[in-house]
Amino acid sequence: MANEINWFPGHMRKALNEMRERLKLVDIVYETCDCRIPFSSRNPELDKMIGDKPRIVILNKADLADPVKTSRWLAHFESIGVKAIAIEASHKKGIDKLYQMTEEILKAKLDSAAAKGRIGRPMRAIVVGCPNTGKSTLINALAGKKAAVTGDRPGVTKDFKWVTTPGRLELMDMAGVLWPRIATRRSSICLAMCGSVKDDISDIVSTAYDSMKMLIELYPGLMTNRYGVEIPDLTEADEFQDPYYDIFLAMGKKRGCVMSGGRVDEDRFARLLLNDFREGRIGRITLEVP
Ligand SMILES: Nc1nc2c(ncn2[C@@H]2O[C@H](COP(=O)(O)OP(=O)(O)OP(=O)(O)O)[C@@H](O)[C@H]2O)c(=O)[nH]1
Ligand SMILES: [Mg+2]
Repeated sequence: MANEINWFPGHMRKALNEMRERLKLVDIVYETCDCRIPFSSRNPELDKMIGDKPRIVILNKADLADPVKTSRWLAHFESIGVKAIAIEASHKKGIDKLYQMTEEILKAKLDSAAAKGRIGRPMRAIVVGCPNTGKSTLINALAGKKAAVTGDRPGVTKDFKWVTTPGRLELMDMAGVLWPRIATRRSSICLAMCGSVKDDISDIVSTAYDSMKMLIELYPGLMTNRYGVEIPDLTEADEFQDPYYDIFLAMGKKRGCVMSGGRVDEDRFARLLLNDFREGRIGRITLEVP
C-alpha cells in the first residue's frame, strides 16, 4: 500500500529558500507543529537553517491531542533545552502565554536596543512549520484580526507578508513546507492523516486503511466506540490474511458506507474516517510519543 509520493514539489523548495532569507530579518522563530505528531511534523532541516536564533516550538491543535501525551512532549522538550508550548490557535488558547514567553526570551536583546535609544522597538517573529499546522491561524490569533488566509487543507498560504499586532510583535507568515526526505513510512502516514499533504497526492483508501491500523493499535477503545466494531485479538492472526481489512469493511458497513448490491464503499468510508480523525470525532489522539 506504500505509494511513492512527490512530497517536495517545486514551490516548497522555493518557499524553503525564501525562508532562509526571511530568517535573517527576525528576532525569533515560531516553529509550529501538529500536537498529534510532534516528531513527524517537525522539519529536520530547520535546525541547520535557524542556527542559534531563538525559537519556540509550538505544539498547535492541542485540543485534538491526547493531553497526557502532550504533557510528556512538553517535558521532553524541556529536558533537551528547547522552549515549547502547547496551544489551540483556533480557540486563541495559549496565545497570551506565547506572547509572554517571547518577551522573556527577547528581553536582553530589547533592553540592549533600548539602551541604544531604540525604545519600544518591535519584536519580529517568523512563523514556520509544515503545511496545515495552523501558522496563519496563529498569526490571526496574535493579531486579533483576520490578517492571514487559513483553510483546512495544506498549501493555503502561498507567499509571505508582515502582520502587525496590538502588542510589540510583528509577524511574518510563511508557506508551509515539507522536506525532501520524510524519515519513515509511518511518518508519511501521520502527515497524511493530519492533512499536511494533499489527499489527492496519495491513494485515499490506502491512507485511511493505514490510519485505521495505527488508530486500532493505539486507541482500540476509541475506535470501537466510534465505529461499533469490536476489535478481535490480532496477536494470533494468520499472517497470510489481513485481519485489518475485514475490520475496515465492517466499520464501513456499520457507518452506512455501502453501495447498491451491498459492497462497502471503501472510498466513502476512507474519507469519513479521515475526516472523523481530523475533526477530533474519534477522540483526543496523539500518534507519537517522545
Ligand atoms: N482543532 C484545531 N484546528 C486548528 C487549530 N489551529 C488551526 N486549526 C485549523 O487547521 C487548519 C489549517 O490552518 P492554517 O492556519 O490555514 O494552517 P497553515 O499552517 O497556515 O497552513 P498552510 O498555509 O497551508 O501551510 C484550519 O482549518 C484551521 O482552522 C487548533 O488549535 N485546533
Ligand atoms: Mg497558512
